[in-house]
Parts: sequence; structure tokens; C-alpha cells
Amino acid sequence: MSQLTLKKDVFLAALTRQWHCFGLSSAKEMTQHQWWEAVSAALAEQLSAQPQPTKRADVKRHVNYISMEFLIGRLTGNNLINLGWYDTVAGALAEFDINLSDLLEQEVDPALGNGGLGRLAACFLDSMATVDQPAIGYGLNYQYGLFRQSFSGGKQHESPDDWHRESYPWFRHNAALAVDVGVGGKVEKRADGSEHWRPDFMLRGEAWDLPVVGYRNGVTQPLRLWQATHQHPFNLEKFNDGDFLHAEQQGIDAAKLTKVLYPNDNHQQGKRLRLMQQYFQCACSVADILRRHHLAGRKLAELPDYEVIQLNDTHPTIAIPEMLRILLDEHQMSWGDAWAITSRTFAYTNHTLMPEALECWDETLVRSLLPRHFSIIKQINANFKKLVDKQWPGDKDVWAKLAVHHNKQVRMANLCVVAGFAVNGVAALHSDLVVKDLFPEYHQLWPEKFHNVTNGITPRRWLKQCNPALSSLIDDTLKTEWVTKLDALKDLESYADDADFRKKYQQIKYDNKVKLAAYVHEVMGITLNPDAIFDVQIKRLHEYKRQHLTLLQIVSLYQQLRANPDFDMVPRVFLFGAKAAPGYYLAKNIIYAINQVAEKINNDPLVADRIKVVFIPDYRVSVAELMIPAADVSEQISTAGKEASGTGNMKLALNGALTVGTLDGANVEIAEQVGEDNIFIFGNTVEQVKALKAKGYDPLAWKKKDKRLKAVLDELASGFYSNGDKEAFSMLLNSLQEGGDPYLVLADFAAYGEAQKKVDVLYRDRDEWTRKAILNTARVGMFSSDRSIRDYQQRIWQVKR
Ligand code: 26Q
Repeated sequence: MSQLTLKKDVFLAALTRQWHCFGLSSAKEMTQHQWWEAVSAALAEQLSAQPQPTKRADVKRHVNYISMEFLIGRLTGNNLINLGWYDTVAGALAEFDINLSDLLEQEVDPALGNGGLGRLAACFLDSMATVDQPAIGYGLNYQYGLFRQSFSGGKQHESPDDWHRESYPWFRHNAALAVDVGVGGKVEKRADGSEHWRPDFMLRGEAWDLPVVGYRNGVTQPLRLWQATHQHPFNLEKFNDGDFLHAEQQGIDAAKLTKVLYPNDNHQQGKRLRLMQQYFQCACSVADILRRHHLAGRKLAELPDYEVIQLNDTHPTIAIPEMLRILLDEHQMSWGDAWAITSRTFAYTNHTLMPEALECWDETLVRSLLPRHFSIIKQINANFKKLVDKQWPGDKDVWAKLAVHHNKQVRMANLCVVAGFAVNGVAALHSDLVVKDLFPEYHQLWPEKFHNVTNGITPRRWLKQCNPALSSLIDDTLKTEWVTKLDALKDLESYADDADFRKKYQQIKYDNKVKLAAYVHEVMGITLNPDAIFDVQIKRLHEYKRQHLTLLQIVSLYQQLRANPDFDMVPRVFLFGAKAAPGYYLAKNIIYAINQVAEKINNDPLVADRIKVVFIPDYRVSVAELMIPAADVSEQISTAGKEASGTGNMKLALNGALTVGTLDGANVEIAEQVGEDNIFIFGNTVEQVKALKAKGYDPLAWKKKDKRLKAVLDELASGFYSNGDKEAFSMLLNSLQEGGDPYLVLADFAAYGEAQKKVDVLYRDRDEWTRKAILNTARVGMFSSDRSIRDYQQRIWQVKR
């Protein structure tokens, strides 16, 4: 594969066409934002004009990655780097006195995802294009992405994220790909006993494509985002018949369907509109997959040989009964044939063990929106029951666990396991728990279905792009291609003891901290000392992730400082970035508590800048790109067994932050890779957590026996941090005490404090610290998402037919 080319004069001509489109007569008249728009549109035009490589689909099974979320982040800079066009464009713009890197700051992050699951989907698209795995990403084109966050009086406020999808220059709308989707209505029985769906009304899905560019290999493949509209042309006859009024009465309005992304992370809400979104996305995507398959002149029976459908968690599960419906009702296939095709096509990735995140839908809701799909689900359930009865004759308890449809609920994870050919977890520990705790009986039935594919991150965005100085140092040092072969970073190990290299590495970290400090000063007015330890915790706000464990530690440190003004500690800046789901009040209370504690500490002259607490508002991909290269410490402190993988842990380690973490998710594998001397592991393990709970965990007993912990909890309850309001943090404090502390924060408090002390001690020896940081960068090559994709290819997709 060869790199795509861009000639400067061709680019300039394309750019000129853009400002002409704005109705301007010279480039000088453009605003900075128009410059960004014009440059991006000119690049998008040039990219479309490139010759497409000859079809590769005959050598590999094509991947259809269906996800309700793609947290892609800014595209223009990323595409420039992957295309290898950055220098040409920077040079061309310099002639107009335009600085490209400033210009790229104009782009609003497309925030079409919540957190880890959505970002993983984006990293996987980048890697599939880069390793030349033919693929399409299928998602939804939300008008409003994840809400914007601001703080007022320390409390989170949400506002809509209008990212102006209608004028995003990278979109290509292909009207020919529109799909009509039915909803509601009835199932009719035909004379021959077969069933047929008569929907009440129809929606239209329009295809909006974004280009996914492989790293300097000439590959571009689409991320296809569906957008809902009413069917056009508007059918007046139907309107008069009351069809549209009927639709509205039932709360189905096409314009609303893809308006907004649901802001929950690791938590299901049984909302009707959400189920509609899921079905709409699946119906459009399945129709598109079959359209391409027919277009290639292939038979339906060959579908699994050419296509695989990878479900990103259970959110797109309804694609399974949709595929069956089309094969059965529209192609008059037998159940056996339709099942054989479907069950060889779908694979499912599980991202969570948390019970509240496992999707269950009320049968009344499913039946009213999707009567035919409901009947297909019942058929799947009935067939599967025969198998279970044979394996466990008369065992009602096993059936109650394994049924796809039970107690008037449809269980999406069970449907995926029963109907798919593969199930995978996202880190070694997690995949183990998927088998042992979540699906043990399924594993007994079909051991060969279960796999692990440890998550990964794209080195293009998470090193090359976000940390250009470190990337250049690596280029100069290794003189080998590492961006697509991240294991090559191993060769940096021998430089860990090289004084000159160490100095350069240290200086780069320092400069990155200065850059982050400038941002913090600009948006928050807080001054940071780049010589302090930058301790970074960035992830969604969730009890299981335990941001409040750090809060307790901060308060404890502050108390030690007050008790002993000469207390010796390396200055430390605790940096948080996190959004709480708007309806998750306890998570919002944690944000409030952190901000109130920050306010007090940051303004206490006695602290003298030894502790700073900074909650950066509106954490998003572009903010991550600033924070990660500047981090000294990476906080990965979830209750063992709760974080499926984590991917921020990988990004931070790659950029030379040392992890303070529990043995959870991918931390386990990170520890194996970097070595136990180069990571701070603490806290109860999965087994210890289970044992503690089994013998009746009592947080109040832990409080009683730990004086420090008691002082922290009591001070938070005293009104000291909340202008005398003793109830300010009561939600948080109740959950940790009378509420039973479900995530064992108190049980890990002391061990966490010890780990943090070790961090403080080690940081005093800057050479030794830097040596370990370099070893982190050198040893985390396996967490490239290119490796994850190759694992999927070998273990699940079996790309070589
Ligand atoms: C489900 C139903 C209705 C509404 C919302 C949802 C919903 C939305 C998003 C449920 C879960 C999510 C997101 C889950 C998620 O991000 N999981 C994370 O996935 C990462 C990638 O595998 C892992 O690294 C993290 O450990 C895991 O928490």
C-alpha cells in the first residue's frame, strides 16, 4: 500500500474554492474558524479525489463494527498525521501567516460517545484501517453529543453539546444509501403459518460518512453514521389518514430519534427512545450490510464467509433478530437456514460485569415497538430451552439464569451469547470473570465461544499526535518505524540508564506540564508549579472507579500538613477530569466534594502550594490529549473486579506516567509488562474483595480502627469544607458508612496511603523516577490497538477464509 499524495499547489487551489464558497474574495477575510473549515473541507475534497485501492474484500472477511458510540475526537489533525500531509499543509498555511497547530484548536470535538467503550471503537477503526483490515464502523449521527460540563459553586452543570454536525466538513452524505425502517404495528399470520410484520409507520435513515484514514498506507474506509428523518417525499395521503399524528401520539418523532446521545456510562435506563435508537441503528446497518453483499453478487448463504458483525456490547443486539427477520420474512428462508447464517455472523464483546449495566428490556416495550422481533426472540428462547433441558433436565434455576426471555424481560447479553459465535472480554482478568462469574453455564455448553482480547489504544493519536516532542525523541533514538510496530519501543529500555536520554525525556515531560499549566491557568485562573508531581485521574465519574478514595487521601494529607506545618512532602497537583451522568446524584456529590475541598486547600496559605487540587471542567478527548503527556502519576484505583479493562491506564503509561493502581482490569497486564518495580500496586485483590464481602464487610468497623480515616470522614461531615453546611456531602458520606460502602473505599484507604507515600519518596530521586517512566514507555507496546485488532483477526474473525 502506498501513501496518498498531496501537492501544495493542488491543496491551495482546493483551499481557494473553499473561500469562494464562503462568498469571500480573499483569504485574508476569513475568520480563524473559517480558516479551519476551509482547510478541513479542502482536505476532505482532496481525500475523496484519491484513487481507491483495488478491492481487498476477497482476501479477508469484512468487519462491520456496530456501536452506539464512536468517541472519535478531533479529526483534522489526526487525518493530517495519518495521511502524512501535515508538513505540506503547515508550509502552505505559513505563507498566509496561519499557524496550523493553532488552527486545529478551532475544531469542536465530535463527542459521539460517553467514555471508554466509545473511545475504544474509535481506536479500533484507526487500527483496522492501519493494519488493512477491511471494515466499516456503523453508528448514529447524534445532533447533540455528550453534554458539556461546567461548574457553578462547585456543582456540575450540563449544557447541550451542539457540535454543528450540519457544517462539519469531513462528512459526506450519500443519499443513495438511505434506508427505510419500520416501527410498531402488528404481526400478520399468513395461510402457510409464516409471520409477517406490518409496521405502523416508517422512518428514514440517511447515511453520513466520515473517512477513517489508515496510517500512511493509502487506506480510507468509512465510519457510517445514521441520521433519522421523516420519509421523503412527505406522504400527504398518509398524513391525512392520521399516520403521522398516530406516530406522534405514540411518541415517535423521527427528528427526535438521533437528537441526543444518552449520557449514561455503565448503567442502563429502560427508556423507550433509547430502544428506538438501538433498533434504528441496527436496522439501517443490517440493511446496508446486506445491500453490499447483494451488490457484490454473493448468495445469502455465503454471508458469514464474507462478513462478520462485531457488536460493541449489547447495545446493538437487536441486529440479531433483525437479521433473522429479513432472512425469514423477506427471503422466505427456513428457520434452520436463517439461524445457520445469523449464528455464524455475529460476535459480541462484553465491557462490563456490573449488574446495573446489563441490558434488560420489558417485554411490553419490545412487543409494542418491534412485535415481529419479539416473536423471533421467543422462538430463539424456545429452541434454546430444548438444549438447556437436555443438558440440565428439570433444573429450573439454571433455566432462570440462562433464558433469553424470562420474567417478562428480554436479556440482551444472553441473546448475544446464544445467537453469536464468539464472546469476548476486554482484558485477561475480565475475560476470566466473564467465564467464571457471569456466564459459567454458557461456558460449560460452548467453551470454544469464549475469548479474551485485551483492549488497546492507537499510538497515532495517543503518542504521535498528543506528544510530538516525545515522538521525535523516539524517532531520533530508535531510527525505526515504531508507530505501526509499537513493540519496537522495547529498544528504549537500554536508554533508561543513559543520562543524556534521561535528561531529554525529563525535559519533554516538564515542557508538557508547562503547556498543561498554561491551559489550566487560561480556563480556571489557577497557577500550577510544573516542578510538582502531576497526579492525574481522568475517567467517567463512577463510584466503582473511586475518585472519592483520592478525595479522602487529599483531605488526610491536608490534615497532616495542618498538624505539622513542617510536614515534608513533594508538592503535588491532583488533577481530575470526569463527567457524571446527569441523573447520577451520588457521582455529582463526589464532584461537588472534590471542588469544595479544592477551594479550601488551594486558598489556604498554610498549604503554600504543596497541595493543589484541580478539577478541569468539560473533560473530553482534546483535554485528554493535553493531560496525558503531562502526567507523572496515573490513578487507576477501581475496586478489584469492577473495571473491565480501562484504556486511560494504557495511554498514561505509554506517555511515561507511573501507575498507582489496583489489580483490576488491564492494570494486571500493565503490571506484568512494566514489572512490579515500575508500578505502585496496592489494595484488595478480586479474591480478597470477595472474601471481605462474604464475611460481612462493615465499613464502620474500618473507620473505628483507623484514626486517620475517622478524622477525614468526620471533617468532611463537619461543614468545614462547605461553609458550615453539614449535609453538603451527606449522600457521599452515607454511602461510605451506613450505606455499606459497596466499593470498599474504606478497606483500601490505608494501603492507598502507603502507595502514595512511596510515590512521594521515589519522586525525590528524579533520575530513578525518570528511569522507571522510560521503562513504562518502553514496555507497553503490546497495548497498541493494532495488536488488539490482530488478536480479533486470529481468535474471532478468522479473516483468512
Ligand atoms: C446502556 C443502555 C442504555 C443507556 C446507556 C447504556 C450504556 C452506555 C454506555 C452502558 C454502558 C456504556 C459504556 C460502557 C463503557 O464505557 N465501558 C468501558 O469500556 C471500556 C472499553 O472496553 C473499558 O476499558 C472500561 O473498563 C469499561 O468500563
